[in-house]
Amino acid sequence: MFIENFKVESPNVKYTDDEIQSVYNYETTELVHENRNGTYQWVVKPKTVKYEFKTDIHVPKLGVMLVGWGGNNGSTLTGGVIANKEGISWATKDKVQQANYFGSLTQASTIRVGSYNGEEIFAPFKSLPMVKPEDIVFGGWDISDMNLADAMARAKGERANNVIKGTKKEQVQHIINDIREFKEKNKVDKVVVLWSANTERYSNVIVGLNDTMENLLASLEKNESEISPSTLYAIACVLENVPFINGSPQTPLFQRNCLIGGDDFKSGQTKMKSVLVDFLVGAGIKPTSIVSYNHLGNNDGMNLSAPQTFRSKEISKSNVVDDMVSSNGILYEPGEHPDHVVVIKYVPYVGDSKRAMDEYTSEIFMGGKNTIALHNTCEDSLLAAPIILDLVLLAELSTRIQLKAEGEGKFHSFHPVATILSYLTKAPLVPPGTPVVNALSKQRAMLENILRACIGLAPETT
Ligand code: NAI
Ligand code: DG6
Repeated sequence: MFIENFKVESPNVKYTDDEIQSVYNYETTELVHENRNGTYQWVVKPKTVKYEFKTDIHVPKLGVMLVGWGGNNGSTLTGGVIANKEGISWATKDKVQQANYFGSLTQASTIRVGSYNGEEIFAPFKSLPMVKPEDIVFGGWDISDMNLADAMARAKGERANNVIKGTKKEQVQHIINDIREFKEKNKVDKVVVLWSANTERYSNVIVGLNDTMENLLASLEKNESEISPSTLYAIACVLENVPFINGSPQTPLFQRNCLIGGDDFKSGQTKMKSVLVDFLVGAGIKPTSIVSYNHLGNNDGMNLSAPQTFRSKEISKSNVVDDMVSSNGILYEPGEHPDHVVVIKYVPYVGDSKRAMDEYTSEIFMGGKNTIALHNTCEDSLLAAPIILDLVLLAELSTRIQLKAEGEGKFHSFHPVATILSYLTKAPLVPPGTPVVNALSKQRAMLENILRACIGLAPETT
């Protein structure tokens, strides 16, 4: 059964006029590798860490500035939110279609809150006060000056007629001015900037050039050609303390004192992969070869047909099974890895209707082989748009949550590198020393359990 809303009554939670305060006991383990009677032994000690959370319940007026606003994803998201706001419906060959938010974790998924009269009870995933999509003020940048309505109908073609001019430093200042003007003009309380522009070639971390914020700022002064446009947007956001989310694979920034999330929206093939490989390895089956083909004919596909940009995408699509493989030392020798190949081809005729074909071959009982083939056809931007929405809404929410662990004197925000957004990205950015988790069910559980903790509910274990 579905319930629209609920309130938690517990000694662990208190609702005030300004915030929800909660106490959460995190059940974890401490590992010790110690010499006992001459032999080293692993000892696992369960422990409980008490956390306190407080969530500001005042939902701000939010501005979302998209870099690449006129692209498939940017224009589809904007059009989709307007359609929901206006309650638009339209006739298709199958039925009258109502606008909806299918594909959005925050708007169209649920969490289990318990059972009642023998029935499981589910409530909306957005169990904390969140910005309503229809209240977002959209803005942003595009190197093409085409209006959004025409841009939405376009999926390919030359477009750069609206570039920001000047030295790199001047361009950063231009972006900062745009953010300030947008805030002022639209009277928004907060802004989130999200890169949904084209994939750039992969930037390596080069010592002295972009390895620290200081070096990056020095390189900016020197107008270094190696600083990519996405890095310029990210620098501007860091300087303005505006959250920046990278929806493409290239790595734009290395110092994070304001919220940074990324990299690369996780929309279809990678989502399936992070479910399927988790299932196979978790079942004691050994994936030995994973081959992923894509062909698509939109502007993204055209852009990815250049080897340098394809390489960025290849990297973000390729690392997604690493944690699952390394979790099972019974199936894999140290350093052993399945063959994993990613191919993307530009086929103009199919437009935005992307085809993703995957073949998973695994070793099963007694040397047997098991091959699974998947064929997925979908409109690329209709998968990506709800993910963009979730990224900005969850990024905004996470800036309203404060926490402290037992023994910590003061409340603080989450680490600025937003691990909480991992479910939505192919190559999750995590703080140094934090393991990257790609398994989708674990990523969702992490996010759900954080939201549950904020309202004093224990993690979901069923
Ligand atoms: P698109 O090519 O339709 O749109 C990109 C837009 O960015 C274009 O309008 C272009 O004019 C603009 N642009 C390019 N460079 C710019 C710059 N330096 N500054 C401002 N605007 C710039 O691409 P689409 O389909 O909207 O995808 C956007 C990004 O999202 C791509 O990098 C893609 O790889 C990534 N992505 C898309 C997914 C999906 O559609 N399912 C999933 C994962 C990632
Ligand atoms: C080629 O695959 C085009 C890409 O931009 C993808 O559409 C995008 O990266 C989605 O990838 P995935 O693996 O999340 O479906």
